[in-house]
Amino acid sequence: MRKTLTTIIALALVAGGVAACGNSDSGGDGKIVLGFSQVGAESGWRTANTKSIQDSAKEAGITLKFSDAQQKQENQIKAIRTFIQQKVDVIAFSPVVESGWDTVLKEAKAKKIPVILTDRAIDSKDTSLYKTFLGSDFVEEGRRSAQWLVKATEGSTDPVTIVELQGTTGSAPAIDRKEGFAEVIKADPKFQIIASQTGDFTRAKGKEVMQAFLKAHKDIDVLYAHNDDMALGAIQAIEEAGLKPGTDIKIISVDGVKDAFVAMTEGKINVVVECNPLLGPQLMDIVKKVVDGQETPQRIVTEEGVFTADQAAAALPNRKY
Ligand code: GZL
Repeated sequence: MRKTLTTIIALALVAGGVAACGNSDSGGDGKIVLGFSQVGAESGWRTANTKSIQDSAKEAGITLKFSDAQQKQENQIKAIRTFIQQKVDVIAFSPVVESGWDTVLKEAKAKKIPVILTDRAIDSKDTSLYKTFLGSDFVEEGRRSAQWLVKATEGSTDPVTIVELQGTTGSAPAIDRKEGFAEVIKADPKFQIIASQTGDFTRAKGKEVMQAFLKAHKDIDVLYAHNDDMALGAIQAIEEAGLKPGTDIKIISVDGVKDAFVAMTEGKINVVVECNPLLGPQLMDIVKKVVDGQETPQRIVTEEGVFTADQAAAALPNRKY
């Protein structure tokens, strides 16, 4: 009797295990089902990030349920709740802002659905709410942006007036890129940030805010833009004001999309600090490990570099995004 009972329990457990891999609404074909909530489609970086995730899921044989939140946190929370109802195997998302995730991530945890953060971090103290955070070190990207400026103005004591186009308010990249940049320039009082405002990572808003900066300040030496799209929008505003971007106003940007490299070859952007969006392959690798019950690092930092205008022409043909 006991042997039979043990066999029945063992079979039930195995069945449960198999079901866990394909127990979502995708018809239980045994394929891993990944629910991914994306920030939106606000920038060239985001478009490349989405393509990397979609292509990599296909390549890895993972069924992807993809949702675009149009840069609204409530849409991401709704998407995560839908993924929970659909009983996906894994949830991954790029949190549009750092705060306000504990409740919905506790719901995923209660249903034993593992969560992976990509691209942006959250400020939750409870690190049990996600398995891994795969993304850049945005504070370091801010430091690298300022380190270029320190080097570019070495030996001069003249004041350097800076305007800053911040990313989406409350987002990890905006908070951290601002922090890293400020940490480096505070060492020398010649650097003065005379205006700092969000351009929400978009070209349109970047142009609009730069127009306002130019109206309010006649002595701007440098623009520090938290992403290329805002820098490219600002370039339009600078040119419409009759000034030469990259010469009259030096431009420091972050991301490294192809259009920014073209702008560097035209002398309109002076330096680009790379932020790698091609996270798809690493994400799928982590998804498979998590489903397999393997341990994954709590934090995986993406590799990236810095490109100055003189390097742009040679680098452009090899740029993948
Ligand atoms: C950074 C990413 C940022 C990019 C922007 O990892 O979250 O969001 O820098 C994008 O271009 O909009």
